[in-house]
Amino acid sequence: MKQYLILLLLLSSLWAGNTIDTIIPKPQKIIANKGSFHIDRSTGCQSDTALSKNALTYLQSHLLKSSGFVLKASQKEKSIHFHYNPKRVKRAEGYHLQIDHKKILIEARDSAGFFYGVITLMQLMDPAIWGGKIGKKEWTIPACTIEDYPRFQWRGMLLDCSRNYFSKAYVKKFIDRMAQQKLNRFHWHLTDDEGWRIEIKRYPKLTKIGARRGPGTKLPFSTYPAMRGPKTNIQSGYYTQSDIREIVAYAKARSVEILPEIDVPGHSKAAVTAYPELLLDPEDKSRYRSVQRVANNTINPGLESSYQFLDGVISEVSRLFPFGYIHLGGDEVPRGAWQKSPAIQKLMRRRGLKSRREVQNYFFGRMDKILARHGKKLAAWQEVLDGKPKLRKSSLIMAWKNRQAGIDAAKKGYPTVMAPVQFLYFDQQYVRSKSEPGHTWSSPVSLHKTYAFHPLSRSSGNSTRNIRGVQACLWSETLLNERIADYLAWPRVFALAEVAWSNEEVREWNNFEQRVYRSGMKRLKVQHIHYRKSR
Ligand code: TNX
Repeated sequence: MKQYLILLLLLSSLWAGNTIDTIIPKPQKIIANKGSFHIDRSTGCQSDTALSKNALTYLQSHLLKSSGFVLKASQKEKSIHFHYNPKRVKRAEGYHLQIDHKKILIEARDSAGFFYGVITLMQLMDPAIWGGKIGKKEWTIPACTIEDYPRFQWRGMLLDCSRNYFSKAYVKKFIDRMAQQKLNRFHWHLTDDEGWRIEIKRYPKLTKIGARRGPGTKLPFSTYPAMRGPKTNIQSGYYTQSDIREIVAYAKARSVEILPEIDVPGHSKAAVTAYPELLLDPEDKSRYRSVQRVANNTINPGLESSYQFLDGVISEVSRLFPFGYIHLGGDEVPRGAWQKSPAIQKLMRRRGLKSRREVQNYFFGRMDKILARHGKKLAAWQEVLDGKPKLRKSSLIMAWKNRQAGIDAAKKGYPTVMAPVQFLYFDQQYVRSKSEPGHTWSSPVSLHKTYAFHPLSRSSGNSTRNIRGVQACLWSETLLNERIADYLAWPRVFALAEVAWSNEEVREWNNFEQRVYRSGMKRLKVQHIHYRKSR
């Protein structure tokens, strides 16, 4: 008899486990309870805090779209309650969710926490809630108790909108899909050799000339691959300042901060083509190519006009984006740049700089001061730490070459984000094959590989607290259309989200894979997101 009871108990908890085991990233603590809550036309909602506004709006708009009703404010028992409770929820972005047959209670201490409570709630519902109009009238939610908070503060994704331009509508979708996985930092790569994508009123030629890109390698600022669309077309695309304000507000409503990147002094072919008179030394006889084979693509740090120009750009960028950081690139300055520039030789003599590296250090030292004047902090790729940089210690370093680079940056005392190519470059192929899209210059990045990334290790020791989180990068040299972008992102974004959010103790590959294939992919499907299906 006793054995039967135990078996029954085991089976029922397994069954309950199944219906609640749909959430990605995995919550820190989740307990199944008996029964379920039903949302329908008669369900009300109540809140004692303005911090729940974004969360409630998000839930309401999905219910309205799929079922044609909204949750009306009501004092009724059977309703969804939002309650400000900093005593119960101790951590930023955390939430507490309690569901039984007559009540749903979401508690949090900040706007992000309420938003994530709603995301979790929606992931417990039929996946159809994420899709369009279906006329479903009732939603069943299994009773449970969840206590949840993020492991890392920085949970990011980069989208490269320079190499291939993505429409405003796609950028919004991208941000919304990030938010669905509790990712909170959108790193917007807005400029590169192939295109300058942000309107700067002071410098209209940046977009008039720099946002146009031709096919093949013949036109002044295009590289491989030939770009999307007919071979003969010149493609244009950039975001106006009003587009950007709209996208920033859209992201804010989803608890996503936007980190804009203006990539200098390398990766700047679009800018130097638009304003050679400001950014290039006319006497410079250096001829060189970047690793991506773009010729002479670097802003000259020996010219005062370069700093004036960047000051003007930064003053507009800093007013458009409320986030405290601006990313200024710093990656891959080509060997051979500046070598034969008299302006650089003069700068080196005057400042006692001995090498190209010291010129780069000098450049970023000045850029950091310019940012400070505009009330912003510097974010940059790991290369800015080569040599002896003079940067504020608040400068955020992104390590992309490997994990060790991140540990080194953290040990030097800088806040650091881990974005190692071996695990988190979603522009790389999933598996090595001619039929797979994506780059091949690094090793393939399978779903499992991303999931197996452990950002912290014993060797990072005390510097661990400087590792602020993780970020995946979707560079777009090979992203010729949105379908390819989606395919390379999904399902890998699920793994990124879980690495970023869930503590190591709750992460387990088999369970994760099941959630991805049973629930996550259903949510993608109803949203018509193209994803990689094969295991
Ligand atoms: C390296 S990561 C780059 C990008 C390329 C990417 C392609 C980094 C800071 N620089 O410019 O798009 O590789 O995988």
